[in-house]
Amino acid sequence: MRINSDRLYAALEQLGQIGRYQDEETGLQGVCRLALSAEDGDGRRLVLSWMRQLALEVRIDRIGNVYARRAGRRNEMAPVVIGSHVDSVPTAGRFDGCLGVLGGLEIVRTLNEQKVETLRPIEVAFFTDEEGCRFGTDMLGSAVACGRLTLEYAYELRDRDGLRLRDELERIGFLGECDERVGPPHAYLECHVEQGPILYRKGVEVGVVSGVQSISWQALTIVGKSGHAGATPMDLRADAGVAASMINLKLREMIAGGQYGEMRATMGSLSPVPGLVNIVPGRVEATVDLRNPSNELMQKSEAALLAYYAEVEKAEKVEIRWRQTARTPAVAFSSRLQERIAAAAERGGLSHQSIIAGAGHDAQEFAAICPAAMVFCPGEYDGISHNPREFSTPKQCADGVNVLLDVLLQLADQEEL
Ligand code: HGY
Ligand code: MN
Ligand code: MN
Repeated sequence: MRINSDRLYAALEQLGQIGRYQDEETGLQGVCRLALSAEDGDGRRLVLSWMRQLALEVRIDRIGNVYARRAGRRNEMAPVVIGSHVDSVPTAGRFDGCLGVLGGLEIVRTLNEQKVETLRPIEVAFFTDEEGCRFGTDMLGSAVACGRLTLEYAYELRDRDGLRLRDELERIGFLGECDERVGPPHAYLECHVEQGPILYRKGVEVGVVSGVQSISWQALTIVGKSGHAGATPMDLRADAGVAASMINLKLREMIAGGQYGEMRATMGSLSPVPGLVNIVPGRVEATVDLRNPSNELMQKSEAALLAYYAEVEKAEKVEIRWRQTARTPAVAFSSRLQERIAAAAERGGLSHQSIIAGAGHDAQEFAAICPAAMVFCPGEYDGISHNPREFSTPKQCADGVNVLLDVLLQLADQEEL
């Protein structure tokens, strides 16, 4: 049994039109559907319309997660959930997250066409604010569903304009009434673009994802002393911009030193205030994103960074306030599901390899409550993502979703895993 690759790709193209914008950097059409924006609401409604066309039983929970259920012969049994997200970063392509959700709907369409009945119910889901770049913490909806974050904490999050998450959820019409805590599924599966170069460079068709690396996000406010760029003597300065640069370079030094293993670090946002050519920046708002496959080395790097903040405060006479905005440990996916994914790739005549996820994913939250696993699809141009150049071919997308279909059929018809 195979999905209809053209139909899947057409759905990706259609959803990709919602929140489209002309990207100056690349000259390409990009996608911007920031969590709980009007565009996210429109994208959600389009996916909802497809769910309803498939006669799925739809429920929306109190954090705006959406589950669409296809009945099985025994509906009292725990479902197999296929999920991902449809919110995007502001400079996105049309595959990140959407492939997993629309791939799930294409699997349902295919099962309906082939009149396949499964023992267990199947649910296709999308989760609120996976990206985290608007309200500051990622995998938000799935983290609430699986119990890592509380609904109350999530509701009170605010974006840079001070807009409250709960109000935004209500404004776009997705403040649902169903219990946000999901009962443990029989299993959770997610198909996602790799978002990196490994599969593409090795020409491998399917990634069998072993797990997700740990993630640590901090928001920094660095307070120095503003002043005239020409008239302020250097020894009287407390330059918040220099302090931020010292931290950014320290991150590179820590990585080059090698004592933190495969640490990755990014100061993605760095905003000097007032940010003008002839004024010493009195304040800088910045972010730090740390990733590490090793929990132990992540903790070591976090401690080293905090110690360095104290050094910078002394050296530059600034104050550094930091807030942990996201923190998830490294997560391993079910080895039995990984074996099933590898075997399904073999059956499909597809090359495959084990790979750790560089990005965070909703699957890592479900791994806390049920056997969870992911299938990666390669992307062109070194798998670039979080960028309008993100591109996977119809075959690359279909290969991953067909592997997911194969594994889903096994899981949806079994009593025990
Ligand atoms: O940041 C991440 O890893 C994911 O894209 N939210
Ligand atoms: Mn994603
Ligand atoms: Mn993403």
